[in-house]
Amino acid sequence: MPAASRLIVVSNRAPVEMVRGPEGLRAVRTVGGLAGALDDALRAHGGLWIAWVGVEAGDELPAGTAGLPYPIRPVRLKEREVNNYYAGFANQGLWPLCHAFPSRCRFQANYWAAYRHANERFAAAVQAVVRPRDLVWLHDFHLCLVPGLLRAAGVPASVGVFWHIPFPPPTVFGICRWRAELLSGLLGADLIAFQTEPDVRNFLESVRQFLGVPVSDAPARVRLPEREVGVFAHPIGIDYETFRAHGSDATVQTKAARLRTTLGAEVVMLGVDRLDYTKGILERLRGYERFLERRPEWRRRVCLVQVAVPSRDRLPDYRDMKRSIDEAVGRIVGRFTSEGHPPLQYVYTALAREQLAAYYAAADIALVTPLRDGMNLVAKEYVASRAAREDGVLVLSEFAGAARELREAVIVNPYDVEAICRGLDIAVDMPPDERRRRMRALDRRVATRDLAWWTRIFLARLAAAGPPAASAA
Ligand code: GDG
Repeated sequence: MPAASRLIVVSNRAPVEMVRGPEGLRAVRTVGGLAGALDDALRAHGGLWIAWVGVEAGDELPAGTAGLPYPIRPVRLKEREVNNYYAGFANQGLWPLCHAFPSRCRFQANYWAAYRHANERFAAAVQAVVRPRDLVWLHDFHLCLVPGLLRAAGVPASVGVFWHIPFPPPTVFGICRWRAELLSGLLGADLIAFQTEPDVRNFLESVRQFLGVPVSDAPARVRLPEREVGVFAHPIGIDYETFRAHGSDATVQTKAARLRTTLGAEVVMLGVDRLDYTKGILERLRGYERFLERRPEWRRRVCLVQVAVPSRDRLPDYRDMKRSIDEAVGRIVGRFTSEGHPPLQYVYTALAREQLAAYYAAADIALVTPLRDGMNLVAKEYVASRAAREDGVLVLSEFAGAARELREAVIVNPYDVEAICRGLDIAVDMPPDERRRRMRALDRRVATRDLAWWTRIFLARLAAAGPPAASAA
C-alpha cells in the first residue's frame, strides 16, 4: 500500500455525538464495535472520519476529541434535512425496503430530495479533503449517491462501499421508483461489499434488470463500458478478544451470578435488540409464550430477559410496535407468573457495555430471531462471551446473515411461532456434550473472522481495486 494513502471513513453517524450540556457542546464517544475496528485502521493509515455528529459542530473536531486518535469532519445538516433524509428516506424508505417489508415503505418526493441533498453534502465533504491515493470507505444505505457524485467529480481515490443491511431481490428493490438512481450512484464505487452471497446476487440481478448493465458471477462484478466494479460478500465480524475476555472477567462473572440470583431461574434466556420491527421481538415473545403453554413444568424454572434498546421512537411504526410488545409482555407475565416468579423480564433501555457483558455471561440460551438482518452482531458477541466456558445455546433465525456462518446454532424460522417454540424445546433439552460441541464450532468461526480480519481484507481489496494512482506502489 502506498505510504501516502490515507483512509477516509464516511458514515451517517460518527463515533462521537455532540451533546448540549450546561457548559455548552461536548463530544461524547459512542460505544460500538465498528468504530473500534476503524479506529485501529485509521491509526495505521492515518486519516479522518466524515459524518453527521447530531448537532451543528465546527469545521473539524480535532484528533484527541473524546479520546479519538483521528479528526472528524462533521457534515452540516439542518434539522428538517435530517428529518427528511435520515428519518424519512433512509429509515422509512430504504430500511423497510431492504429488509423486505414493502408495505412499511414511505417513498415521498420530499424525502428523496433531502436524501439527494444530504448525499451531495457528504460528497462535498469528501472532496474538500481527499488526496490522490486515499482510500474512501463509505458505510451503508444512507450514502448510495455519494460514490456516483465522487466519480462525476473525478476524485482520484479508491472508493469502496460496505452495505451493512440486506440487499433485497429485484422484485422488492424494484418497488422504489428511484431504483435506477440508487444503483447508478453505488456503481460510482470501485468496490462494493455485502454481508452475504445472496445479497451480492440480489444486487447484481437488480443492476442487470434495472440498468441493463452486464454483470458476472465468478468473480462477481459489474461490467460498465469504461470500467468494472468489484462486488463481494464479506461478513462483518466482532472484536472477538474483548468479548471473550469480558466473558471470563471476574467482575463480569460476579455481576452475572448476582443477576441469576435475582432472576431466580434455573435456565436464563436472553434477547438483546434495538427496538426494531426487523428484529422479530414480538414474534419471539409469541414463540416463548407458546413454549410456556406447552411446557408448564418450565414456568417456574425459566426466565427470558428481553433487552430492547429504544430506537427511532418518533416514527409511527416504531411507536405502534412498542405498544404491541408492551402488551405481549404484560400478557405473558400475567398468564405465567407463578409463586411470585415472573418468567419474563423486559428491560427497555440501553445497557452499559459491562452490564451487557454480564447479561451475556448469565444467559444459558440466547434468542436471536430477527425477521431479516444483514448480519446480527449480538449472535457473534454471545458466542465469544461464552467461548471460554464452552457452554450456552444460540437459537438463531435463518434470516439473519449470521446464520450462513453460525450453522451449529439451533436455526429457526422466526415467522413460525411453532418453530420458535420447537427451537426452545431443543435448547432447554440439549445435553451438555452437544452444547459444548456446537459452542466450540461456533467459537472457531467467530474467532477467525473477527473485526480486524474484516477491516484488513476490505482495505486490501479496496487498495487493489481503485484507479492506478491508488493501487500503485
Ligand atoms: C446493523 C445491521 C449488522 C445492543 N444493545 C445494547 C448494545 N447493543 C449493541 C450490540 C451490537 C449492536 O448494538 C447491535 O448490532 P446488530 O448487528 O445486532 O444490529 P444493528 O444495530 O441493526 O446493525 C446488522 C450491523 O449493522 C453491523 O454490520 O450486523 O445486521 O442491521 O454490537 O452489542 N450495546 C450496549 N448496550 C445495549 O443495551 N452498550
